[in-house]
Amino acid sequence: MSLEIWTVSGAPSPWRAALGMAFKGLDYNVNLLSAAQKEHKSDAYLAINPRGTVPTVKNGDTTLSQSVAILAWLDREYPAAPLFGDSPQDAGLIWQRTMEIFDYLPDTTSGILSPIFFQGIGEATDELKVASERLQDELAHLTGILVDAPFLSGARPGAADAVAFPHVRLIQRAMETKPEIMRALGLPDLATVSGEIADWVQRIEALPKVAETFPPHWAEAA
Ligand SMILES: N[C@@H](CCC(=O)N[C@@H](CS)C(=O)NCC(=O)O)C(=O)O
Repeated sequence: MSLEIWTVSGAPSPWRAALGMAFKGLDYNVNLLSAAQKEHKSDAYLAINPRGTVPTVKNGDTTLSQSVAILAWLDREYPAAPLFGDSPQDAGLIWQRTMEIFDYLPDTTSGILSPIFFQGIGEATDELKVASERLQDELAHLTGILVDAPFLSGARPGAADAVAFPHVRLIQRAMETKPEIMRALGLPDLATVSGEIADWVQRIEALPKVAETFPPHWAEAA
């Protein structure tokens, strides 16, 4: 059996699944699809994922989509280094945080990233300022967790970290590559917005195998 993931460079949902595999120290093969060439809508890909979304993960007879379902499956298939904790209490709390992040964080980060990267907006419009305030509220929520623990999932990296990290790292990427507009939106760098979140990002990035999950096109642009 070999573990495989289908992904698009820079897409946050497959990045979550890859982080789950990295936190567990797993090896896996990457099938990189080109969104520009609509490879995620090809007949071959629709045969394994009829919605044409990423991620899909395959392992022997198991084929799965939906990043959070993949994290839950990984924990049952590869129980070492649990992503959802050791005890019922830990599992409940990590699921609560995972779903809260899933429900609230992606909309607030795409409220900034879509206008800047996909619509080419280069100035701090009123709409973007509102989006920035919403994002800062959500980041404050993450900061509140990280004041008490090194990871969003507690003492160890887990599902809540895997779901949140890509979205926060994409915001940090915008701070690095679009500094003027991000500064104008009150988002100059992560350490200014939240020292706890900046430290958490560094902690995650220092973990084994996490570097392999980063969008390949970032390395090409460097
Ligand atoms: N809730 C799903 C979201 C999957 C999803 O929408 N992925 C995006 C990339 S982050 C995608 O495939 N977009 C292309 C499309 O919807 O056509 C998950 O967590 O896996």
